[in-house]
Amino acid sequence: MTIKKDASPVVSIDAKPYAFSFPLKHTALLVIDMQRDFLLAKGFGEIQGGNLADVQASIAPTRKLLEASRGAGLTVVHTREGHVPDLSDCPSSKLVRQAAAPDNTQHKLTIGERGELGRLLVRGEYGHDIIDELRPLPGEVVIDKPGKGTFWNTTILHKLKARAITHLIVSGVTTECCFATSIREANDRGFECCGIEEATSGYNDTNFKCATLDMIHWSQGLFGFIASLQPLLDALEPFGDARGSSASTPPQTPPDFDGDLAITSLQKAYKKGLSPVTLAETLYNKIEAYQKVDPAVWIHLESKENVMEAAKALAAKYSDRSALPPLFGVPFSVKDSIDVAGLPTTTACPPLAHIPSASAVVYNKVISEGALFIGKTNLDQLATGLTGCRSPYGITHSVFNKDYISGGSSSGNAVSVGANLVSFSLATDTAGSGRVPAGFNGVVGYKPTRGLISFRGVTPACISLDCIAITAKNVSDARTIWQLTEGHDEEDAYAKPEIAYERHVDSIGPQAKSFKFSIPPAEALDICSHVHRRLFNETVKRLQSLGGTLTPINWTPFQRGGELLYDGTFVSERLASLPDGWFAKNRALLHPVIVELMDKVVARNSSAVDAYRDLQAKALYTRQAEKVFAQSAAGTDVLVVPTAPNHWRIDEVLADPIRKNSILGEFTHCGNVLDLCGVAVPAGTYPLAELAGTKEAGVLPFSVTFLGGSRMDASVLEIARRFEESFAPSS
Ligand code: TIU
Repeated sequence: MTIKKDASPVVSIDAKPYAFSFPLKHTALLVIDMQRDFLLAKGFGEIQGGNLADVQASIAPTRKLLEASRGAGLTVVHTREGHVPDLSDCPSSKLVRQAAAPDNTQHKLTIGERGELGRLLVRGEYGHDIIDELRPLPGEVVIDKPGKGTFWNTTILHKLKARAITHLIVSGVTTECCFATSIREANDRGFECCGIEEATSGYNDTNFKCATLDMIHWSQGLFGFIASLQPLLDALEPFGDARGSSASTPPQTPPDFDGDLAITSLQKAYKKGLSPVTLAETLYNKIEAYQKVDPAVWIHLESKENVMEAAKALAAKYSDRSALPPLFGVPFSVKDSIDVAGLPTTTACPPLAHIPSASAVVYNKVISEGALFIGKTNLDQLATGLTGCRSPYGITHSVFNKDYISGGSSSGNAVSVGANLVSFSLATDTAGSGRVPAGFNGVVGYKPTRGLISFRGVTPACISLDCIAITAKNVSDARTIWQLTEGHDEEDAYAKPEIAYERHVDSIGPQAKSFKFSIPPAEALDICSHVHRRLFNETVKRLQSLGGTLTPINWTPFQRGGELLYDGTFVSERLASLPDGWFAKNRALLHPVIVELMDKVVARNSSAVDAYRDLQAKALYTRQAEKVFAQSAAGTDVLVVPTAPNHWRIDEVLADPIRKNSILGEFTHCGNVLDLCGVAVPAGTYPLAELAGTKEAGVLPFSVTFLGGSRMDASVLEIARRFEESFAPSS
């Protein structure tokens, strides 16, 4: 077993009070409030009596810092101080204190009043925006903050954690105000921060700035580090073309598409001049060839002409290759339960198909980031099933072997990614539908905490437990799609609020590398095939060698929570998703296995009392699971399970469809019932002969799922990413 350890380069620069070391992959540049209101004449800062010469002098060094950081591939975060137009997010102390001072002669205009650059510090006004020299590129994070600090009432902690950021390089205005407050706030949340002397300035004299910077690094770094710009530029220089310098021009002959559909690879290729039209051309050859291998992947495939047109339109719309949106020309598919305006949504149930006039929120989000829509994929009817064998549009098979199931219900999603036909796919996951098929096709299946990505515009299977899932080629891509699609949707009754309790980050010391993980007890793992059990044991060893400590847990809530899904009354919600009386009248139109399942549900004659008992049990097990993931010496960081206990052949499932399906969900069913997040990650392959007990050639994929508590997505994904990285060939 070869295990590759974290290979991110660590850079070290001279700083006060001692050298500042930062891992490139985990470092963000924070550019604080470089807004017209603070930097230009007639803005808020000048009106408040601010001396502009010094703050303006910080623009050129900040620009150098920004370009070097972009060049080295650092995450870039800009902030803007300001308020919603009705000022409801502005405390009265901030609004009127200075103007109310008895000797005030400076503060003639307050926040919200109209100055020459628009209403002062109000979002959407000209003065509120970032100066042209430092304008954010598409894909960079912009945080609107109502306070002087960057963390109060904003999503920044979440956004940084979601990108696995632990170290911050800090710049911006003003040194004495928002810069200092933000560093102190970041420090409390566990970040290692280094302020850059030349890239910050304030409205007071040099002594004031010196004192502010000294206060940050005094006492052996009470709040962080302070460094000069040049050593940092020198240190970043060797990494200069991680994303191509923003000044570079595309070569005269655009590159060919090398077939690598990972999002970061495509971003690099497009930046170098690859045309999305070239990509579409090559992709359609592959898609057409794969139709012969597996004709059941697509329910609707866009015509080649349509996709070529869309690719041409993208190329025309984004002619500046240094400022492309993050998903520019990235091909994707969607499960056919997700609305795309003007196309039928079938949910693999033609009698219930409808043609939506609006697309699902999640679809619109990826399109607005430049993604290229390829088609709608097959699924188990009504998104009910984990096999991929329950669709009138045919049975998909694993990309590894035509006799083995693809898994479902998001069957076509996983195959379209696994067969390299698209970069990512939008799916759903109620009982494991986003995880099991990813596992059977060697790709990543991520189910965020429910309610983080809007479910609006998706046909429900079981609405109180449904969740958007992302199928991707690797964990980083899944994380990228998550970050581009999440966002509170007040029209989605099940959406979770944007800002939540978050834990601190561990940026240095042994805690930064170690983690606690837990597994089901041996009796629960007995359901696995022999080979899945063997590979799961290898997974445990691999995690230990990566710094994981195996931590005992109470398995009962996961077991019982999972059983509630199909053995309890929650399955009745699937019937409740159908139009009133529809099932009784139209049963003959449904897939026979779905009819058999629904008949069993009806025959139970569940009462309201049963449903309430199940709701109470769900609350109890959810609380018990929260305790398992508690931030305490006893809590664990992730629960690691085999994604599926076994990989069946298609004929095995057809002979015994309901029981085989139920076994597949053994380790996924609890996910949404207990409000967990989870990501299925490839964990090696095994010889087919070992499973089948024959001499058949070929391999099948093994997958494990990392499950975490509600909204623990960021830390779960980072542990999963390290696990994934450990399989990469050593360079
Ligand atoms: N961005 C920032 O520092 N906001 C301020 O209000 N600064 C002052 O120095 N007043």
